Amino acid sequence: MARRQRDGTLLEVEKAKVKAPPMFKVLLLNDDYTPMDFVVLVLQKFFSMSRENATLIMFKVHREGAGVCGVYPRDVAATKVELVSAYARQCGHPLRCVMEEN
Ligand code: TYC
Repeated sequence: MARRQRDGTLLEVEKAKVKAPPMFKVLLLNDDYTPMDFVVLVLQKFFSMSRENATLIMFKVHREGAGVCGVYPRDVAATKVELVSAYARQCGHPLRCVMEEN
């Protein structure tokens, strides 16, 4: 936007463009081998869910194939994916955790 000053000059007024950062869903994927208890534990440990909510999400993933654990900025989502994947691998489970843009 340009605004005319008293002396006739034009002043360019920059409008601050503050865009919300892109957000990413972190999802758990179903598989046939990871124990249900372990998935509930992961949801409690890495996504701060109550045991009750973690159990609901686990069953949703079990029935539907995938489920959202949370929505975060890119770096937070990527860290969750890494931590969950590393923990599952370390515990010998094939549990998959992925992110996708919201
Ligand atoms: N399908 C698994 C079972 O029957 C349980 C499970 C739930 C695995 C959610 C992964 O993300 C998952 N033991």
